[in-house]
Amino acid sequence: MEYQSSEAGRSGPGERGEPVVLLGEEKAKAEVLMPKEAFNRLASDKISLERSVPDVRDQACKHIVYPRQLPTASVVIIFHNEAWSPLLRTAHSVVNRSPPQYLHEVILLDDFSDKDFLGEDLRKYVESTWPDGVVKIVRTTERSGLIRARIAGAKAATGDVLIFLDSHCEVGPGWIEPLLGRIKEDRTTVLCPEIDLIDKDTLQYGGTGSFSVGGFWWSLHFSWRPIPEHEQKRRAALPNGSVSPIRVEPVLTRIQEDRSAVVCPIVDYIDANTLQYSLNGGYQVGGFSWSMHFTWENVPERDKAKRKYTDPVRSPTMAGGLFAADRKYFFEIGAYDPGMDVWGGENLEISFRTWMCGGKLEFIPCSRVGHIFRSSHPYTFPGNKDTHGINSMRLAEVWMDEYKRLFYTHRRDLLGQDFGDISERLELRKRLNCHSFKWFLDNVYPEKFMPDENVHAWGMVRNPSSNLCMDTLQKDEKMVFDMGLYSCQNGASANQVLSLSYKDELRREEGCLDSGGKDGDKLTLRQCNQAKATMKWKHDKKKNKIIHEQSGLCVDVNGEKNDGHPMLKPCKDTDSQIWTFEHYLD
Ligand code: UD2
Ligand code: MN
Repeated sequence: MEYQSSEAGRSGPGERGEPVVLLGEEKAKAEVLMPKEAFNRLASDKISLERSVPDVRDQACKHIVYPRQLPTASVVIIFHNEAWSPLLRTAHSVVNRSPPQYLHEVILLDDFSDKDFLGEDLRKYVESTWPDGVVKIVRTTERSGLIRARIAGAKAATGDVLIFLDSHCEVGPGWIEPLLGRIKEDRTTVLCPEIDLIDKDTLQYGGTGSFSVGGFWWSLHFSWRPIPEHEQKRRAALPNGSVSPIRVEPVLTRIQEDRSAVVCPIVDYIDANTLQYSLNGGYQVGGFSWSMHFTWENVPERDKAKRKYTDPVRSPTMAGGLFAADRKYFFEIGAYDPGMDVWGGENLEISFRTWMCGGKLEFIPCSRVGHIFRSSHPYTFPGNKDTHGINSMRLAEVWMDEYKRLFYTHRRDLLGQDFGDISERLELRKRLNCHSFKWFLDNVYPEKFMPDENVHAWGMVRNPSSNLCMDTLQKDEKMVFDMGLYSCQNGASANQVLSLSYKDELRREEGCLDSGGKDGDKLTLRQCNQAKATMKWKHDKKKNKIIHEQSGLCVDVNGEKNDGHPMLKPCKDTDSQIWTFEHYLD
C-alpha cells in the first residue's frame, strides 16, 4: 500500500487507516455511547485529526497528470450536532490533501447545532488552526435539514465548483483533481467520488473494492449495483484519450516514479509552410518494420484496458452526500427542492433531474472519499415526521410522471398525505424543458424492471382455497431468503407483489424465485440470472398451476399457514396447487 509521501512514517492509533480496537473499560464505555452516537466516538477521538489513510486508488490513477489550470473548489461540509473528531478530521483531510491553488475555501455549514462545543470552541479552533481563513463557519438560524443546509452552503460559496461532503468523511490522496478536471472538460457533469468505507466500530479506512453505480428501489430508496453491461460497452468503445479527465503528460512524474523509464511526448504537427500547430489525434505507439523502419501503430488492447479503472462511469443515481458540480450549473438546473425537510429523497431527486434536464451523472474512480456509514441517525427529526416518505412524494409528483404509481404501490400509507406546494418545481421542469421519466428509464436505466410492464401477469399471487398469498414476510431483499405465505391483503401490501415476466421469471424488483427442483424444496428469492434454468416458471390462467420448468413440479401451499412457505410438490389435481395472479396482461 502506498501513502501520500508527506504522511509516510506517521505513527499512532488509526494511522494508515488502520482499525482502533478498544479493550476493557474503554470498550464498555464505547458500547454505552454507541446507541446515541451510532458510531464509535471513543475510537474516533483517539485518532489524530490528521491521520494518514491508504491510497486505495488503482495504479493507473497515479499516472494521470491534470491540466495546470483547474477551476477552484468550495468544499461545503454540512452538519447538525456532529461529533468533534469526525467533523474536524473531515476538514483537515480536505485542507491537507487538496493543492492550495485549487482549494478556494472550506465551508463548515452548521445547521443550527445545539451542542456547546460546536459554538465558540469550534470557532476558536478553526481560526487558530487555519489563520488564512480558508476554513469558514456559516450557521443557519433555524434547523434547516440537510437539503436547505446544502442550499445555504452553496449560496455562501464563491469558488468555481461546489463539492459537498458529509461531516464524517476523510478524503483520499489526489481526490480533488479528477473532479475538477472533468468539470473543466464538461461543466454539465455532476460527479461523485467513489465512496470508501470507514468502519463505524473501528474507524478502519477500507476501500470499496468494487466499482458500482447507483440505482433505486421503487420505494425510492437508493441502491448500489454492478456497472451494467451497456455502460461497460460504452466505456470500452471510447477512443483512447477522449471523454475523460486524463491529460497524459507523464514525463516528469513518470521518471520520478521509475528512473528506468525512457519517456516520449506525443508529437504534434507544425505545418512546414503555414506554421499551423495541429494536434496529433491518433494516440499511437511506435513499432518497427523488419526493414528496420520506425512505424506508428494503434495502442494495443492491453494498454487500453487500463482506462477501465480511470474513466468516468455513468450512473443513473447518486447516494447523495458526496458530489461535485459547477457552482453556476448547480443553480441553473434547480439546486435542490427547498420544500424537502431534514433527510432523504433529495439524492434521487437531483439524480433524476440532472439526467432529465440535460446533465450527466458520473462516478469518478480516481477520486476516493471515505465515509462513516452509521447504523442510525444521531440527531432528531422534528415532529417525528417521515421526511424520507414526504420528500419522496414531492420527488415522485414532480419528476416521475405515470411511474409514480410504482412508488405508491410500495407506500400506500402515504396516499392522501400533504406534501406541500410543488408548483415552483413543476415550473422549473417546464422552464428547463426536461425529458420525461420514461426517457430517463429508456436511456439511462434501461435495465430497471417495472413490475407491471412487459409481464404476463403481476400483483398478488393467491391460493384461493386458503386465501394465502406469496409474501416476502418483510425480509431484506438484498439478502437471499425463502418466499413466504401470508393472508392476502387485497393489494395493500407491497410484500405481496410478484410479476411473471416475459422471460418466465417469477420476480420482484431485483430478485427472482429459484428452486432446487426436488419434492419439498422451497422457493428461494435471489438475484435474477437469466442463464439459470432453475429460475424459469410456467403459469397459465386456465389451469392455474405454477410449474417449475426444469423439474416439472408444481408450487403447493402444502397445508402451511401464515408465515409458512410454499414448496414444490408433484403436480396433482388439488386445491393447494391453484394460484391466481391479481392482474393478467395477456
Ligand atoms: C445519505 C447521504 C446523505 C444524504 C442522505 C439522504 C452519503 C454518504 N450520505 O445518508 O448525504 O444525501 O443519504 O438524504 O451519500 N445534516 C444536517 N441537518 C439535518 C440532518 C443532517 O446538516 O437536519 C447533516 C449531517 O450532519 C450529515 C449530512 O447532513 O453531515 C448527511 O446526514 P447523514 O450522515 O445522517 O446521512 P447518511 O450518510 O445516512
Ligand atoms: Mn453520512
